Amino acid sequence: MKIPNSEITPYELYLNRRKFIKSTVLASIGASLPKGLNANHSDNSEIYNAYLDEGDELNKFSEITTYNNFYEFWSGKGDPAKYSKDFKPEPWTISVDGLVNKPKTFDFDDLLKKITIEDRVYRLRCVEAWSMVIPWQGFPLSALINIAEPLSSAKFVKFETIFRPTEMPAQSTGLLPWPYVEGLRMDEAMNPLTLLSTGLYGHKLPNQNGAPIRLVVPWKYGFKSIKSITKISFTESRPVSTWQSLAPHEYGFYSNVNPNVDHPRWSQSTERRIGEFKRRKTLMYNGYEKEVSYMYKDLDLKKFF
Ligand SMILES: Nc1nc2c(c(=O)[nH]1)N[C@H]1C(S)=C(S)[C@@H](COP(=O)(O)O)O[C@H]1N2
Ligand SMILES: [Mo]
Repeated sequence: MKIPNSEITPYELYLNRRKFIKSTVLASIGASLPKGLNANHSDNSEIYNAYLDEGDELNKFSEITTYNNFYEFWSGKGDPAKYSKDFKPEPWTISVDGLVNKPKTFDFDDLLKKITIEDRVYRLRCVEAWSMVIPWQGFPLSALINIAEPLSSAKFVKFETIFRPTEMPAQSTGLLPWPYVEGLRMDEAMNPLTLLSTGLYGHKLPNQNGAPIRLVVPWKYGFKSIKSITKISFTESRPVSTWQSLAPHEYGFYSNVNPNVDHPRWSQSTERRIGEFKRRKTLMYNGYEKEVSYMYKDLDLKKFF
């Protein structure tokens, strides 16, 4: 019996469909890719022509949502799933300010109406040398940047996570300086791979993964992919990211995945895919070298790590 698509949840579809179209990441940006989900992530079987690289298999929804880093909910990998249940990502606003023609505070739902949600499958590679393959939904950050119309003096984009200690228990402590901050150079922010994600596996983003909206920068270590973003500012000078402010010798501004530059306390040359036991060789720029290396060709990657 053929079950109508409307009665299969997106997650079941993913699990049942192991034949993913293999194509380059660049192809995903082209017009050939099915255009994404509705903003409310309702079911649509066509979009599950997700693409994977050879040797990559999607991580399970249960892995992606129970093995997390989100220090606002404490630092154990299982903590965010346990302690984020009272976090309320609705309603939500994102303010866009700084060096732009059109500063504005967007209501999250209104913003989604202006924007086309797409499907992407990206690896997320943590600085602690584990990785996952995650089917994200979201929209290119460039779409929001274009709405804001940055001035030519804007050289960087700064992101901030919400500060809400009543719902984010570790924010009542000094575990990290709050709010969590990250930054990108303007060309990195405009790169078509850079995603503002609003969902995964066809579900709205779970709280532990950064509800309702988080960054995904697939060629950089996971900590750049800041969660639960409520403020985006365009700046002339380079923002200082949270991990950089804590340990500048360990966490640089660029944080490009690079097997040839060790973290001061461990090698970055291999990683463990969650769900596997063997180690994999870490790929330059997490495997997105073709798409992003041009941005760094004049940089000494040992110095600008
Ligand atoms: N606000 C905030 N964003 C954050 C973090 C955090 O602690 N706080 N951790 C980062 C790190 S270190 C990683 S590896 C990724 C993990 O994303 P995931 O839990 O969805 O896999 O989120 C990043 N974004
Ligand atoms: Mo990380």
